[in-house]
Amino acid sequence: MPRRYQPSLRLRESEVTPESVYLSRRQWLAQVAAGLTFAALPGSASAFWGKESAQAPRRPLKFSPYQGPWPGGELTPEDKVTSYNNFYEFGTAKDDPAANAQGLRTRPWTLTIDGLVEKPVTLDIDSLLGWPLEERIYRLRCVEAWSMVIPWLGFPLARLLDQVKILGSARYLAFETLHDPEQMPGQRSALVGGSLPWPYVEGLRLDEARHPLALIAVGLYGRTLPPQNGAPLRLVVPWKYGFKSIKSIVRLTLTDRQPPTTWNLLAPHEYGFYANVNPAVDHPRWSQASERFIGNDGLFGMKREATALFNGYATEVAQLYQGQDLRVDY
Ligand SMILES: Nc1nc2c(c(=O)[nH]1)N[C@H]1C(S)=C(S)[C@@H](COP(=O)(O)O)O[C@H]1N2
Ligand SMILES: [Mo]
Repeated sequence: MPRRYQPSLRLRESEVTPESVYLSRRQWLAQVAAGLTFAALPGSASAFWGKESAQAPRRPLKFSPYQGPWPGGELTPEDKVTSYNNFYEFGTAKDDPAANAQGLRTRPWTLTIDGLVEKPVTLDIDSLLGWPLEERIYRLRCVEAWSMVIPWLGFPLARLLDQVKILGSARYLAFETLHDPEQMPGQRSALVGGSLPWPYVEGLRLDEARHPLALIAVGLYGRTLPPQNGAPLRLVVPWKYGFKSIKSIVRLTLTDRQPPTTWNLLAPHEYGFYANVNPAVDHPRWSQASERFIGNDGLFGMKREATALFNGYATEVAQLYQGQDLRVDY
């Protein structure tokens, strides 16, 4: 039987579990890095899966429950996570993706890993859904200064990279979203999708990609991803602005050069390659010092919170950027 989502996780940490039960984030990360989290969890080895048809409804996934530190605050309610979205392939308004993406064909779906590898591989989404899945409760901070806390299901990006032998010359990982104007109205019309160059592309430095917090998500709130959140698989990089977390991925390419990224191509002085969340480096047109948290208060509730460096994950990721000037590498 697939595991049901634990309603307790909709409550605040203080209402559910004594704080001491949660590992410190550093302890937890050390375990993840050492590959111990799964070993420590009972019954997590095999995931529930089955064939899913093209427009199948979201189905429950089996996963090992989150053992890491609570990111603070409350979870963003599921209906807001799935109705307030950025996915320009389906329109530029926040409610466009939920309205326009429901016909996205997520089967068959393959992911190719190529470029500077010994031998490229192509993986089927149904085999990836058979991998052990874990829950990760992460803060998501959009560059537009709103934020959510979302319970994702997935596996470390590093585990995907383990499927290929990466050549020594590789230094970056490039990501690509599905390019299918027939299915994606925003790719057919600049009026619908803005003037973005398609397909949507993103990139990480290889050490960033291998960081244990970098997640490939295949689900949220206990079930497979809805199309508007990037079904059937998307990236989640919690210490960077949301636009780095590219949706509906079909290709990963190992390269020796910093790959082009969509928002940087469109407005290079506003959106950098790194895009690390940083309250001290403002967007040219607005402050990044605080954010509007989308929680239970209603979408336009005025709950403003201070923005944290690296979105609160500085202890884990700051060492990736040692010696870099974060104002230059914005
Ligand atoms: N392919 C693609 N990926 C994308 C986007 C997009 O327009 N197209 N928008 C990005 C932005 S700006 C954000 S904030 C997050 C939003 O993810 P969510 O809708 O699941 O909250 O997706 C990112 N990934
Ligand atoms: Mo965003």
